[in-house]
Amino acid sequence: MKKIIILTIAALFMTAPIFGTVYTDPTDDLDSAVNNDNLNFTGAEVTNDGTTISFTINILADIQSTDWGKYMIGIDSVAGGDTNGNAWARPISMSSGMDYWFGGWVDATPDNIQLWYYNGAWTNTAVYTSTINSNSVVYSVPLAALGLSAGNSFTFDIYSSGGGGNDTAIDALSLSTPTVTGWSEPYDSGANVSSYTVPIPEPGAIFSLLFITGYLLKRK
Ligand SMILES: [Ca+2]
Ligand SMILES: [Ca+2]
Repeated sequence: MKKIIILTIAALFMTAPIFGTVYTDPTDDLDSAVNNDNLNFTGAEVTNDGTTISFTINILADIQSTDWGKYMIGIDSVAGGDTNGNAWARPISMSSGMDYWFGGWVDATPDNIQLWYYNGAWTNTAVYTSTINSNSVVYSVPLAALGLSAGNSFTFDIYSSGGGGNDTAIDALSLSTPTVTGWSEPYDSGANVSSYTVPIPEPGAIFSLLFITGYLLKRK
């Protein structure tokens, strides 16, 4: 019986479709005082399968040749959270309450993404390695690392910044106008956030799963 259950779970994961949402951001939305093409988002894509969620961050410049930018994601997925800051103590916030923070860089690998969780204070819960392409960087992590499962929804924003400890959000995915006019000016995503829902497997997939299980049980 145990073997049948393992086989069934494997079958589900092997056939689990990839879901996703595409987000766009204009290329003319940075103020001239802070304008840098390697900090300018053109958009993003969030996808997930049965176990992993991926954030693909698309950037105007080639970040393999101009690699000093920092790329961060703030996530509001549960009640509470940090309403006026983030794990890197930069002047970036989600006043709705930020629960998770990805802080990443592209000028060194591996272990170039930090995942932080807020529960009254920020804790660095995991470290990952991104996939760096010429005009995008991909953060892929287990759904479980963000406390997510099928049917869960969250809001998020993606930020670009420089190497200074007080550098702010130079571009924000969820705002199509300039975030700031200076490097240390605070930025709050406020109501300008994006949302994503982890899809529930379609009934067809569940019926297939039941059918496979039934077939295996009958064989036994
Ligand atoms: Ca942009
Ligand atoms: Ca923007």
